[in-house]
Amino acid sequence: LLYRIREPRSSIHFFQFSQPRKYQTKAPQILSRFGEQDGRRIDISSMLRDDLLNIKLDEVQTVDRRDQFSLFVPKHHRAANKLLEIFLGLKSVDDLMAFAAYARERVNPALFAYAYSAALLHRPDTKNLMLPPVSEIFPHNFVDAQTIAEAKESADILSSPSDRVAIEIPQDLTGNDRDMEHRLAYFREDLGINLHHWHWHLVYPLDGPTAVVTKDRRGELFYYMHHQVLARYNVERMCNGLDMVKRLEWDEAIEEAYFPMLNSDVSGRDWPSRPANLRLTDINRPDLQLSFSIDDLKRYEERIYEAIHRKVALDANGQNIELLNEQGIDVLGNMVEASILTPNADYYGNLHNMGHSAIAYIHDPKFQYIQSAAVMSETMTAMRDPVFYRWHKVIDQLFVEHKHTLTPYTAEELTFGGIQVTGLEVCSYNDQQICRQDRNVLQTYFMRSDIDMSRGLDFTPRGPILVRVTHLSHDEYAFTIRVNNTTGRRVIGTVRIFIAPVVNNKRLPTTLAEQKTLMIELDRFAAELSPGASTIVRRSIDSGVTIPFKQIFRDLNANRPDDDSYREFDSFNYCGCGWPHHMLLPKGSRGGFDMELFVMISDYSQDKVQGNGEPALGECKTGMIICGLKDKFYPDRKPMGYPFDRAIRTGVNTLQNFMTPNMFSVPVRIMHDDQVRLGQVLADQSVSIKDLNQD
Ligand code: CUO
Repeated sequence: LLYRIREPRSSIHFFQFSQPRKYQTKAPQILSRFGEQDGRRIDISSMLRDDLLNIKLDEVQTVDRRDQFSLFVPKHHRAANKLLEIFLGLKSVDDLMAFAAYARERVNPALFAYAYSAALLHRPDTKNLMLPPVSEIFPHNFVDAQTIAEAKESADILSSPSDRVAIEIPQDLTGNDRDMEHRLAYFREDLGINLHHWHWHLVYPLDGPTAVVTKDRRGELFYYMHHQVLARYNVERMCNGLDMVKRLEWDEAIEEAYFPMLNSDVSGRDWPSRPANLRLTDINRPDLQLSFSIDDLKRYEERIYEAIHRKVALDANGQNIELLNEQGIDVLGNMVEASILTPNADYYGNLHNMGHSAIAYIHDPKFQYIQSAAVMSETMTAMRDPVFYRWHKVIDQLFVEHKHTLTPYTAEELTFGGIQVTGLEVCSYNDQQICRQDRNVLQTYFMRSDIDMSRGLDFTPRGPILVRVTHLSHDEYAFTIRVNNTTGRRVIGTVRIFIAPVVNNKRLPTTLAEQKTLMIELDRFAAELSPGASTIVRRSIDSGVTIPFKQIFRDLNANRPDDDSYREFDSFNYCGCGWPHHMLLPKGSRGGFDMELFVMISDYSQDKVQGNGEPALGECKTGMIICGLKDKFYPDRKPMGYPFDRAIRTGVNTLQNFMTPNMFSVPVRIMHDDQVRLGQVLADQSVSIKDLNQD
């Protein structure tokens, strides 16, 4: 139901029941096409009982089929929530399938995809199904209109899929080097990054039945996931010789423009562009029942700062909520976003979501030109626009301000008695899986990989329709951490690995206060520490931040049979949420970009979360640092970002001074190779750690 989302997909009986009138004459033709090719037919009409047909879709249909759906617009998320509630309330999978097939052709496709995907993720009887990457549902939101036109053309002419070649997307698609911001296009427009963002917001919806929205530390995770995005983006900017992101100022023109060059799957029109130097202005869109002023947003921001400084928020009944504790960040996350868990929607408003809307409608704030929303309105496209990061800086500053009201960790609190880290080294593997001679040097490069759009292109011939994208990637690596355990017994530690630049954007040595905001968390995992000296080896491919490469791209080396089976990606491993593995490391630079690699081992007996049980077979654990664990508690009791989440204790200005014996750091250099490599599947199983152990 998520594929070819505009094409009717139903049995002939179903059409008699449900086909919207305008398709009726076309139905037999479409049916014969599907009739020949679909292996299995489901007679939905017999499943669609009267009680299902009597379910009202009126509220869901307040969003027109051609409207640009936006989760950040209350009218839209209420409508999506209604459909989600209906899907969640259906008694069986058969009912869900029948009703979803019925609803699919009657509601907005993007709204449908969101509500149906969220329902599949959250229903007990479907939650183990794997969702396809949203780039395969809505390829137009990821691939430019020209490339899609070419790919469709080639599919029309070359009806045998094996004759088709991948259409390559040029790297300088949405700009050129006259625009400095274009240097970061490879990050902002990365397929995996945008997929991650969509999936994250699907796992953590801001509205919906309480059981779906209420997840362990979801407000805190809203802060931390986006905080990490900002750290990564800032470091990436430094690698490219740019200053760090400035916050978006309410009354200043926005210098950075964005021209997405995408066609929207839903509205059928181009995604609107945002020329340089537009200013935020009051929004009054009767089509969306959306009306607010920029002064409203300023007021919400001030009130949230007031709560942070008073260390107490007010709930809807005027009662105090303490913020000066480890739960404060969670309350703030829900307040700032705002999700329906906000303690006081009237007073603290809906800052983050309305900010997205203020930017998304900046080109037509009064609905004078009947323009739909720009990319900032949609979680699967928002991260393409440079203004996304400027807006999220406004949001992140609130959280950082709050974190700085908490007492800094003392050296004693950070220590793990009897545990010393005595060494840290990273070894990068070359093509032959051999550890490079020059230790502590990491290697990145650009690579070309294919994605298949055929599942998302309506009314096109069958078989793969491949598009070739260029994306950052890196040689895989492994850390070796040497530990001395003088406790005399076996203990378990939580290993926390971060990387941060050594110099700031003015090429001056960073203070720890600066470095702290740029700490990228690379991994976090539990490890056994036997008494005496021991060594922990950890591979990059096991990182708890990322999801594997093969979940996003096609294997270019694989055989390509002509049938659909080629396109069955590795669904058993597909978890969806998680930073794309190919973007794990910052790009570095040709001459080498110097960073500091940091490891801390904390006491797992203090960090362990009770009540998560043993991991279930096939459980998604990928990306858990920024996505949490499905239906479980966040797998670490420490505040997210620990030990760099709070201000640094007084008297400490450098990472060296910050360190207690259970920490260690080494300088590392990230080299970037300009030559683009042709796609291969990253060696995610084949990295051998034997040579490291011998070492
Ligand atoms: Cu993820 Cu602003 O929250 O987009």
